[in-house]
Amino acid sequence: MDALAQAMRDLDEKKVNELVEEKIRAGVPAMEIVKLCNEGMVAIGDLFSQGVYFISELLFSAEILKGVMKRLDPLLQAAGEGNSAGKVVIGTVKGDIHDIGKNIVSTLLRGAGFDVIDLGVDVPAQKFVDAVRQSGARVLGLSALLNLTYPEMKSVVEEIVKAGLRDQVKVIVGGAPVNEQVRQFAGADYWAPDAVAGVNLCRQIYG
Ligand code: B12
Repeated sequence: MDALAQAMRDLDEKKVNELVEEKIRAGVPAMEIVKLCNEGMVAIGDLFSQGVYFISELLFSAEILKGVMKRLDPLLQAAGEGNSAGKVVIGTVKGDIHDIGKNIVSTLLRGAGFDVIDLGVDVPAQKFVDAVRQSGARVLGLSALLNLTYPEMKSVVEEIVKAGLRDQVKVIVGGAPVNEQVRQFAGADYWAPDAVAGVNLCRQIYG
C-alpha cells in the first residue's frame, strides 16, 4: 500500500496533507492522488465492517478527504479542459448521503467542458426526472454506495421510463460497490468503476 493510502487509512490528516503536497510537487496527476486516497477509504470501510472503526472514524475520514479534494479540485478541472461539452444530470439517490465520489465526478465533468446539473444527495426519483426533462440532458449519472439504495436506482430508471424520457437519456450508475450486476438490476445503460471512466462514457455518448 502506498504511504498516502496508509496515512488515509490511519486517519493521519497531517501526513495525508504533507504527502498530497509532495505528490503534487513531484508532478503526480491529481486523479492518481485521488485513487490512492480512495484505496485508503476502502481500507477504512473494511475496518468499519470489522468493527475496528466506528461511524466517528468514517466521518473523520470524509473530512480529511474533503480537505484533499479542496486542494485537488482546481487541478482536476484544469486537467480536462478543452473537450466537447453536453449536459449531464447527476446526484446521489434517495436514502444515500455519500457524496465525495459524486462530487469528484462532477468536478471532472466540469473540467471536461460538460454542463453539470448536480442535484446533491438523497435525491428522490421525481427530482431526477424533472431535471432531465427541463435540461434536455442526454446523460443521467446516479451515485449510490449502499446496497440498500440499489433498488432506488432501479426506481429512478422506472420513473424515467414512465415519463417517456428513456429514449432521450443514457443512465450511468456508479459508486464503490456498483458493478455489472447492479447495472443490470437497475436497468441502467452503463456503470463506471471510477470518475475517469464516467467522464469517458459521457464523451462517448455525446460523440
Ligand atoms: C466516508 C464514508 C461515509 C461518510 C460519507 C460522507 C460523505 N459526505 O460522503 C459517512 C460517515 C456519512 C458514511 C455514512 C454511512 N456509511 Co459509509 N462509507 C464511507 C467510506 C469509508 C468511503 C466512501 C468514500 O467517500 N469513498 C471515496 C470516494 C472517492 O469513492 P467513491 O464514492 O467510490 O467514488 C468513486 C467511484 O465509485 C466513482 N463514482 C461514485 N459515484 C459515481 C457516480 C457516477 C455517475 C459515476 C460515473 C462514478 C461514480 O467515482 C468516484 C471517484 O473515482 C465507504 C467505504 C468504501 N468502501 O467506499 C463507507 C461505506 C460506503 N459506508 C457504509 C455504511 C454501511 C454506511 C452507513 C450505513 C453507516 C451507519 N451505520 O450509519 C452510513 C449510511 C448513511 C447514508 N444514509 O448514506 C458501507 C456500505 C456497505 C454497503 N455496501 O451497503 C461502506 C462500504 C463501508 C463498509 N465497508 O461497511 N459513510
